[in-house]
Amino acid sequence: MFYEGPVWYQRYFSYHKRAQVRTFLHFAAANYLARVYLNGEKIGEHEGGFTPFVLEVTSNVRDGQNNIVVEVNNVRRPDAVPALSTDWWNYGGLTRSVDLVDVPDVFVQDYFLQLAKGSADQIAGWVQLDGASQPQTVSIEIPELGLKKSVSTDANGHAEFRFPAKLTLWSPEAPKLYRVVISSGRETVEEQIGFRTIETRGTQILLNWKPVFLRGISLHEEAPFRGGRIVSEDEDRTLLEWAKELGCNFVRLAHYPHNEAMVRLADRMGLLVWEEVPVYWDIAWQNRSTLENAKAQLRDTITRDHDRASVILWSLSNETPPVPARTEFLRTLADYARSLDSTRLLTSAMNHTQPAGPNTRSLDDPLGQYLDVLGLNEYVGWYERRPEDADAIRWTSSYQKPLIVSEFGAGAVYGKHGEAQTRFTEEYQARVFEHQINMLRQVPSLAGMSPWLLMDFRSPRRPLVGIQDFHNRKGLISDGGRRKQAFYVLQRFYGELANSNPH
Ligand code: GCB
Repeated sequence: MFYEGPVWYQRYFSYHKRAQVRTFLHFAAANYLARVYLNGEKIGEHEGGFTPFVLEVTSNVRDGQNNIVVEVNNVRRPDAVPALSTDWWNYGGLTRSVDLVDVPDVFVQDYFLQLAKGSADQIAGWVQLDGASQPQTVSIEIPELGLKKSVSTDANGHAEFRFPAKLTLWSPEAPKLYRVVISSGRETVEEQIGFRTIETRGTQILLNWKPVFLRGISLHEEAPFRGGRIVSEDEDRTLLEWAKELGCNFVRLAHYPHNEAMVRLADRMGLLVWEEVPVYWDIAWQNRSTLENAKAQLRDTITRDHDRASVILWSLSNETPPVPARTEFLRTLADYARSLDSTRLLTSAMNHTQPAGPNTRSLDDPLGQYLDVLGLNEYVGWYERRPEDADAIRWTSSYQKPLIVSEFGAGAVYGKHGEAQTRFTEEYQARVFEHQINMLRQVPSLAGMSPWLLMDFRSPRRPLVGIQDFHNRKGLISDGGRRKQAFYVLQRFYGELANSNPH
C-alpha cells in the first residue's frame, strides 16, 4: 500500500504498417517518471504524473508483432512537482489509458478555437499542422451555423484565423456545444466546442458579460465507492452529478489536472471549472529544472483543455510560502500561462494573510499582483479557533480583485454523531459550514467558493485509527457515497444563492 518505486509493464501487440501513416504512443498519464521501450529500444521518457504525452514510434514500430515495455516510478523527489509532501495518495503507475494512434503523415497537431477576447461574435484562434513541408489548406467548419472557412498554413504549418459567427453562448444554465470539423489533406477531426466570455470587472467575475457567483466545491480525482484513481467516465459522472445535486455551477479540480473526460463532461453538464497544476506547498523554487518541469506541466494542461468552454480559471499553485523566490517562480508561470492562453483568468489558492484590525484579515500576498482572481484557503473552526468565531471575522485585500474562498472545511466521519463540540462528528462539520456561511455573506469581494471538499479521499498524512484510517475526512460525502449533514447545509445555501442570482 505504501510502496513507492518502479513498476514495470510489458505487452505484445500486433500492428499493420502502412505507407504515409505516422504512429504515436499516447499516454494520458503516468505517475511520476515514465520510461518507454519499444522492441528493446528506449524511445523516450516523461516527467509529471497528471499530464498527457506522446512519443512518435513511426520508425520503431514493426509490421507484425511488437513488444512494449514501460517503467513508471512514483518515488517522490525534493526537486519534483509536486515535491515530497502532499495531502493525497501517491497512486503510481499508468494511471490513465495508453493508446497507439495512427495519423496521416501531415496531421492536425492542435487547434485553439475560442471567442476573440472581448467579443461575443468573433471566433479567433489557430491551427497547427505537423509534418507539412509546404503551405496547406485547412478548413474549419461549424455545420450548425452553415460556416466554413479556409485558411492557409505558413512554412511552419501554422495558420491563424478570425471570423464572425452568430453564436448561442455556452453557460451553466445552457451548456451549448457546437460540432466543429477541422479538415486538412487526408485528415478530418471532429470536436464539440462551446463559446463564452470570461473576464473580471473590479471584484466581480463576468460570464458572458453578466456577474456570476461561483457556487463550487473542490474535489480530488479519486474513484467513488472503491478508491484509487478514476478509470472511467462513469466515475467522473458520479462526482459531477453529486456536485450538481449540491447546487454547484462550479468545480475546483484540485490539485493537479484531472482526467480529460472529466473536463469534457463538465463542458456537457454546464459546470465551470478551475483547473490546477500540482505546484503544491513547498517546492524547489530556486531550481531551474523544477521551473522547467512546472512550465511543461502547465503547458500540457493548457494544451489539452484550451478548447473547453467550462474551463475559466488556470490555477498556478496551492498554499505556497510567500518568499521572494516562490513569487518570482509563480510570476514566470503566470506570464507563461498568459502567453499560451490569453482568454482565461489566472488564479492561485493562497493561505497567508495579515491581521488588519481586531477581527479583520487581509490577503495581500505579493503573488496577488500577478493573478486575475484571488484564491483563499482558510480553516477557521478546524485548524484554528472555534467554528462560531468565523461570524465576526472580516476579510479584505489591497487588491481590487474578485476573491474565491477556494477552501474551508472540517473533518467528519459519516454516521458519527454527537455534540456539535465534538470533532469528527457530522454535527461539528455542519456547524463549521453554518458559521463559514455567516462569515462569507460579509465578504464584499467574494465572487465564489469551493469548500474542501466533495468526497473523502485517501491520504498517508491521516492515520487516526477508527477515524481517518488514512483518509482525509473533510468530504461532504463519504468515500462510500453517503451524504453527511454538512452536505445539506451547503445545499440549502446554494439553493438560496441560485434563487437570488440566477447566474
Ligand atoms: C489544505 C490543502 C489541502 C488539504 C487540506 C486539509 O489547505 O490545500 O490539500 O487536503 O488543507 O484537509 O488539510
